[in-house]
Amino acid sequence: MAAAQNSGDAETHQAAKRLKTDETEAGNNGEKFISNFEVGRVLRDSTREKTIFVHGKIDDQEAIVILEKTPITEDVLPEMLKTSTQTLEMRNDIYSTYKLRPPPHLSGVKTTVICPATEKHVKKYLRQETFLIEETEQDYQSITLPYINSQSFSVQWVYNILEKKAEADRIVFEDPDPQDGFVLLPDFKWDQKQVDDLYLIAIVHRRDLKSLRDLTADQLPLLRNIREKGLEAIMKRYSVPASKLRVMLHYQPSYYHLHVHFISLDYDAPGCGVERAHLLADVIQNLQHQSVYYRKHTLTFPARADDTLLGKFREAGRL
Ligand code: G7M
Repeated sequence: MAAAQNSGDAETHQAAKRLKTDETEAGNNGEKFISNFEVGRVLRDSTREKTIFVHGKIDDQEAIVILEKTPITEDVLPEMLKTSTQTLEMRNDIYSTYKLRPPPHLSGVKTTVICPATEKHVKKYLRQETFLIEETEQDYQSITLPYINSQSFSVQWVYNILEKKAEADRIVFEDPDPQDGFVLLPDFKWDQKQVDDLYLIAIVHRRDLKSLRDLTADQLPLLRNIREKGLEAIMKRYSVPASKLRVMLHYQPSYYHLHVHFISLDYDAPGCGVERAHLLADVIQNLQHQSVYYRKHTLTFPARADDTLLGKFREAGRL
């Protein structure tokens, strides 16, 4: 049924190809595209995470650009220390501070562009106060489900991946089975430069499962398959064992097509908090005990102040 997409040489080739693609994009059209960005307003920034989310325009189209300084890894340290230009800022007794300017290939900034960006994207990245919502089975049926069905949440990017129209060269593993199969590939949050912040997503081939809420014991073979083969593929490709990975689902997800996150345990990724993350191992156990667990139980999730769903819960007097 399923087969690892690559093995041995093919994997090395794939990795080389991936790097080449990155370079080509950055060096040619990518560079020009980003330099056309006209800065509008800052939606969110964090000095601790060294990120900034900016709303603006590229060639008259709404755009969001996310800039993130990448971590310094051990393998580049010797070269960085040797080849950076350095300026002494201050010296006092045994203490001194410097400003190092590494050569361009060691000072990359991970950049994500969303263009054309919709109002929903802007809202998603705008800093907002969050609230917890406790969603009962009844709330799901009367508030959440009608809301999901009434929205045109585009999962086109997901279909592009499943149909190999986008990111095909980034696929790490695929099980093509239409019922229990999935595609495993790097989340676009991960630049694949180091495994400390490893982040992959497994996207199921089935198109009828929106989220955790839709899962019953019928999907146990699918979930076990994702866990087992996803972990195996990550071990094979990145040598990261299961004991170093957080394998989880979000509730609510941002995109209503079932997917599972595989995240390095060393990476404090957004959405890993108890209010949004559900470990796949726990989900499997809960469904083993009670097939309708996720249909019946109250599920708690965070929602931002400007989230339409939060507004619907308020209107219904549930908040
Ligand atoms: O569970 P939730 O729906 O919040 O997570 C969706 C995940 O998909 C996030 O971690 C995003 O970073 C990731 N993601 C979103 N988009 C639009 C893309 C994309 O186009 N490609 C890839 N590889 N990941 C994406």
